[in-house]
Amino acid sequence: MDIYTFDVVESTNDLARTHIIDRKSEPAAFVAKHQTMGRGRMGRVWKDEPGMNLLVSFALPGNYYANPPLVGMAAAVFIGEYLESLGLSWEAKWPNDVLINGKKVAGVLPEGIWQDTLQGIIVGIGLNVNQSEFPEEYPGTSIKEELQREVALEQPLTYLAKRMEQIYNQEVDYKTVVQVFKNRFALLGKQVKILSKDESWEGIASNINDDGSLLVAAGGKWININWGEVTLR
Ligand code: BT5
Repeated sequence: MDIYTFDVVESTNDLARTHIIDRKSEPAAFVAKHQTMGRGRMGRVWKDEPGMNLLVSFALPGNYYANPPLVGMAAAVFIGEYLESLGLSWEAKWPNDVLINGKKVAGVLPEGIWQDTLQGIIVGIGLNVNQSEFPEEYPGTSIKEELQREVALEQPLTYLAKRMEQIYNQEVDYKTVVQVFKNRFALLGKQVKILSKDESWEGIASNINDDGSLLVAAGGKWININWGEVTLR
């Protein structure tokens, strides 16, 4: 896969979007040392200390993918596998956060690019590698904080690029992805609160469905939630 590296950009997801809109047929990775407008989900901000973290967006052209949230979930599982290869144990937070000891080490921003039909998927990944300061709203950590040593940013990039090629080549078994994610999902079976754009629910996080959605038992009803933020109640 071609990898393009930049010093400072607004958001690597924008570069990946252009790659797909320009109708390039090969996958590519766009990496930045620093983002001035790094995005999270739901209008939130992804912050970074320049040069310390992996900030990458993979552009995966094509119209045959599983839905974007499921691809995002696969990315979270791949990040988890990479952490495991370093001897770190990880937890998953639905829909696609990766935590170590309850602290966020990585986030994924998947986006489908539609023009009548699906043109491709962007998988934006922010992985804290050598960073030591984190946003205050939510506890964060990095590989360096956990391992007490620095890791070259190329290492997770190479690992994840290979795994993204497998997504592009349709070699990923999404049933296994959901199963692995579920096994790592610390809030499964717990009483949770879910916030979506303008709705919120409370109930028991009961399952993760094959399509990556969250099944919640709330007030005697089953609700499938495709999108949102889940916290312990
Ligand atoms: C995410 O959103 O976790 C998705 C983050 C995706 C970032 C990558 S970087 C490369 C690509 N280009 C982009 O512009 N974005 C992608 P969300 O679940 O909404 O989490 C955002 C929340 O995480 C923020 O509101 C903060 O509380 C917290 N946060 C922000 N920066 C963080 C960091 N570096 N480490 C840990 N937590 C952080």
